[in-house]
Amino acid sequence: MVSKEFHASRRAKYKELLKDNSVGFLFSGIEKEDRGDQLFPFTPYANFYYLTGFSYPKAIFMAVKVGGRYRETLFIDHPDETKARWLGVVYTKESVREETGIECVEYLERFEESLPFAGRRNEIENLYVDIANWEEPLGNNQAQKFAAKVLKSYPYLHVYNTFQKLALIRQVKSKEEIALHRKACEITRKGVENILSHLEPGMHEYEAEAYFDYTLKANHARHAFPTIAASGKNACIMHYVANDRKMKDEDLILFDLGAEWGYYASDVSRTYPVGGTFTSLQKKLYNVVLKGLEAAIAHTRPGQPKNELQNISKRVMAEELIKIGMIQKPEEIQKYYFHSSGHYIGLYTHDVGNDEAALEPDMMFTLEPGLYFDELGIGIRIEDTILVTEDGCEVLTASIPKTIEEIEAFLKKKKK
Ligand SMILES: [Mn+2]
Repeated sequence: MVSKEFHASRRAKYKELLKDNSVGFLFSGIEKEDRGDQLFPFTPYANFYYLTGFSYPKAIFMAVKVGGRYRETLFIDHPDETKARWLGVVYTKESVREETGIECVEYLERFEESLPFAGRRNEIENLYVDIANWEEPLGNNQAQKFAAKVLKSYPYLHVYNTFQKLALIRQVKSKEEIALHRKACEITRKGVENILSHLEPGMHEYEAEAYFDYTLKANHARHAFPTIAASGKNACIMHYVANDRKMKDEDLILFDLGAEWGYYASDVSRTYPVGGTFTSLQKKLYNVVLKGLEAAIAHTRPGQPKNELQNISKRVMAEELIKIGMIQKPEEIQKYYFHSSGHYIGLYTHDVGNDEAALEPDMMFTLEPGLYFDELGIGIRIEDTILVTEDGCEVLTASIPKTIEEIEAFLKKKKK
């Protein structure tokens, strides 16, 4: 977990986003129903967690900035004996104040009476909420409903969304966040090596996947996203998650997976030969993708426009495909490479941030070029999680077998 000082430093930035005479709100979110009386595991709304470090449902963060004075309150669900008995929820106002460093912590029942809109001396002019631009268009989320309700009574308020501004803050990571990413990548490495140590022809994709799951559980980590374990032609389906095909000796299997640690993600793709060795065609095609990835990594440094990196990969892969006679003209690569290469990574696997930005130190993102040959039953993607440094970059997933030599050596070693 990151420290309460980290979250306090984020709140200091949030404070700067608010104009004077404003009130801002963020909601931790509500648990979602799965089936029957079961709930999905709860993950707090990312911007709420980023500012508070509090990870329970139903909580509300309120910041009031009036006449230059600034006050923060965290409203939390009231713990009671039932919640303590059944769910082990045992926090109190005092313990949460201590853990988060937020001066004023109140139970939720005081929320409505604490709203600063009403009253003769009311000076609030602006309402800030935090709504991701992909949220439900029908306004079903808590922040949307709340803003609508407030505006009904106080229609003169100016409403602002902090989401995009917080995204720009989130795209540069602190040392503490980077340490969590590092740990997530390290657990992912162990998980991939566990798969490799057991990979055999005749296995189902899900059996290979299970070795990754075991490593995550054994390291008390979560999945950053559902694992893709796609062998043969399945690797040409971008979001294949059925993972139920029985693998053959000459198949390649594409894994796209990642552990999450302290809510921070890792994201890796590797493509491995099920039988232990690449065929000569597989080798050629694999090296095309690897060269595409390496070219983009070589250009990753402060100042480099992030979006151009994928064009670098694409250009290099097109040249290489021409060399081995797979295509004649560079634009023909379009047939085999149709997704974008890489995304910011953070509290979301596909994290927020400006894709047009020039890279800065401590930004984190992935690069993931791929080629997909339906007709050959071959899909190859190689993806690394990358940290921008002062003068270049560090590949946090570099030690996960990636070159043909590393892969075949690892698979040979386990056979003994
Ligand atoms: Mn990715």
